[in-house]
Amino acid sequence: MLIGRIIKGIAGFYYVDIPEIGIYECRARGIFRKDGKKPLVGDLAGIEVTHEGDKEGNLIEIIPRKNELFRPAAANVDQALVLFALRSPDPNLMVLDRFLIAMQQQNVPAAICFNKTDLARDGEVEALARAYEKCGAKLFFISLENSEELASPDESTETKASPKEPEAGRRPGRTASTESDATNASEEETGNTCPSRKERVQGSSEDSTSCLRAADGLLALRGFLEGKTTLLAGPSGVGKSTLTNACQSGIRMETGEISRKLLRGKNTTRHAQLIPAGGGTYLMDTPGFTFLETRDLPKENLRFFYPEFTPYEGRCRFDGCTHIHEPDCRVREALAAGDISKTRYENYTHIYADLAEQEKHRY
Ligand SMILES: Nc1nc2c(ncn2[C@@H]2O[C@H](COP(=O)(O)OP(=O)(O)O)[C@@H](O)[C@H]2O)c(=O)[nH]1
Ligand SMILES: [Mg+2]
Ligand SMILES: [Zn+2]
Repeated sequence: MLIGRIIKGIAGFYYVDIPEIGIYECRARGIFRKDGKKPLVGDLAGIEVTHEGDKEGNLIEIIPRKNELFRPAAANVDQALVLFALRSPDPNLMVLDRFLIAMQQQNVPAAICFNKTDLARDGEVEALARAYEKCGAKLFFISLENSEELASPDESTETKASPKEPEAGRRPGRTASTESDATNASEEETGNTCPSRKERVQGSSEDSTSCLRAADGLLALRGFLEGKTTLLAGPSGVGKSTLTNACQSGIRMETGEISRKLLRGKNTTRHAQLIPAGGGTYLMDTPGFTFLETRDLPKENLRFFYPEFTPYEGRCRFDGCTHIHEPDCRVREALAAGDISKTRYENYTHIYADLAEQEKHRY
């Protein structure tokens, strides 16, 4: 039996990526239907090879899942990344905020990436950094225009990491803050320093690693993705394909023969699929997957999905203050003082009103 990841499921076939060996086109045995178990993209699966030359096999076992997502349906997702562009198209911050809520509802750590910083206007990057610094998600600013950074994994931090910690660049699953340290170390050598965000933006959280320069963002983003399975979301035109291509180009050669099979049935599916990027890194492409609605959440609980409100919880005049209309509300005081982002707060009140409306129609 070989063990690998289900990277795509289409029309009764499952495509299983066996690292270093290849992708097998597999049928699920009746055993799954009997158990009522449906294999999901992201599942670790055991297969038996039926035809080595044609890379065909049978799916015979699903390894117990670490987690299971419902929107989109997928298994074993480590984290999520939502991509927006600074411009063309303009970012829709309401969709962004709904995404952050949906990921928290499913206990998936989320990160935000703003691409196309080359198109940003003066002050735009800083304003977004300020609005999202306390939202609980990591933040990256990048430009994929003419960028080779993601495609050449051997060239940057790994080889330039601090001599005291030669292993730092290779440790799988390391935190992005480690990456950030390595970034700073390598930049000292070039005399080109990017101060940590902590020094720049007062009150930024411990694990916040974003640097406001695109090149630093790309390095940090690479560290964030490495060795993980990351759900990639975002509207059309923001650079998702450019990003996945950049991540993939390093292994395109070794999978070239195989992708012939994956290409079959392309454009006929709008289901999630995993894109192997080598070294245990996978990106989950989610075509047509949007966050236009927040669901399955009592409006009174919405406030708990805003980490920037947390320091004020329990300090308002009323217990269970929704922070919308009540007098003596510490959250609204913080808003007036500029300690809570105006757009984040406005979107909160909109989503709250939506949830109230949904509840009205339910009864
Ligand atoms: N100016 C600029 N254009 C970019 C950048 N990244 C991607 N693009 C362009 O944006 C367009 C949409 O990118 P694509 O990856 O297809 O977006 P997707 O719809 O999210 O998959 C393409 O023409 C890309 O070349 C960037 O950082 N800056
Ligand atoms: Mg695309
Ligand atoms: Zn309040």
